[in-house]
Amino acid sequence: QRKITFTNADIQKIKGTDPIVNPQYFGVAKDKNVIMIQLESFQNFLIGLKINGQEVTPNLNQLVKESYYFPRFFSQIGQGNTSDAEFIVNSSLYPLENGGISQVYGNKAFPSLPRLLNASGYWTATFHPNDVSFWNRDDLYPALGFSTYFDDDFFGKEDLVGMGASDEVLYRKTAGELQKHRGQKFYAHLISLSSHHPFEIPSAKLDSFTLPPDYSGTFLENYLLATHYADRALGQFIDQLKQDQLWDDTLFVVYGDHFGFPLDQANKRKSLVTSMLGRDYTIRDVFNVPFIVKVPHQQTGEVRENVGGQVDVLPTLANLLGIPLDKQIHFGTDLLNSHRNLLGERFYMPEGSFINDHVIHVDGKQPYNVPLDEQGIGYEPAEDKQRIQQLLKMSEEYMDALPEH
Ligand code: GP9
Repeated sequence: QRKITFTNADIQKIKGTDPIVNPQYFGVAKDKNVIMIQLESFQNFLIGLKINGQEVTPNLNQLVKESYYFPRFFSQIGQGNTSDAEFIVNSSLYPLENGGISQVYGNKAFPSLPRLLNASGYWTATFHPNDVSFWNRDDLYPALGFSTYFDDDFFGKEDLVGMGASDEVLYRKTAGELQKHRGQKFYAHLISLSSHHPFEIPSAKLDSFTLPPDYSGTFLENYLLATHYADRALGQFIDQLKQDQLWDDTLFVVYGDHFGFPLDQANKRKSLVTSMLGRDYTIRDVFNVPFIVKVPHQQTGEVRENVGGQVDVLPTLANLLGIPLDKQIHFGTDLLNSHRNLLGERFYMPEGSFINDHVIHVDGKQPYNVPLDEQGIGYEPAEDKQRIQQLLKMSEEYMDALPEH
């Protein structure tokens, strides 16, 4: 087994992030349950969006009002799509240029959020209503150190939407299982599925949310109805957790895995999309997913405008849970304590692409920048491109050196 010669301090130095000396909020959720929801194909532009006065995501909008909300948070998946997102948030490591992590490194034992929590006496489980062999999750889950998983065998076939049991079933059966584990601290990672492409929600599941006739028959109509349904099912889960008296003992986290509404679809209905948003839809929207963190008993929401990505989830949560990460290699940064960032993007953007506080840089033969603020206008990417390539290489070097599970 090869030896890794770099440290977390080296990583942060290359990233250019400020050292965190006395982190704020350390341990505010210590020993609390953790429920983390990964929402399928869920982009950030949906949050707060109203169409004809109706909110697309009323339940998430309510959650945002009592949580830390990061509207400048980005998906970083590679070819492993949904499964890569599961991997990144739990490991704070990068996906690969080619191949899903579960296919290439599914045999490795990753230092991870589940392993940290197992060591603190938590029961750790992941819940996803697809067959666990999809994206080799039967390798991925032990690689990430989950105590157990629940897949389509558990969720059954009585109420299917698209690839598996509906989100309503996902949440209802998961809530039942969590009830059985009350008394022991738990970490439940739920991977929703109903808002997966092609976004066809059975008509019996639609509610009074209706779209104007110009949406009729469009990809966007399906996307909005599916994400609205996903939000409603999530709202029911939150109500159930309150009824079960688990809500106040739980660090509750929601984020989106990756895009669902691609640029070519938006361009086909440019004027409709522009009038819906009140601005143009760009590649920034495609990669921008929500990240919402509710600390138990938190009453008031705070919008955090600093840039973050899926790689930052583990360090952000570890701080809140009072788990020091100094002995565990991680490529992310605690988003509640840091205000500078550099994120790698690969596979869905050419190698060498990155996002920092000022710009999305899309590398390749015809590289271009999408500014995120004034300093991003005319940004010279060479130095950050070199830094991010170094970090991605280090992440792979680290994974190569890990033992097998
Ligand atoms: C479902 C899932 C969805 O299990 O992985 O497909 P994806 O978005 O990953 O292609």
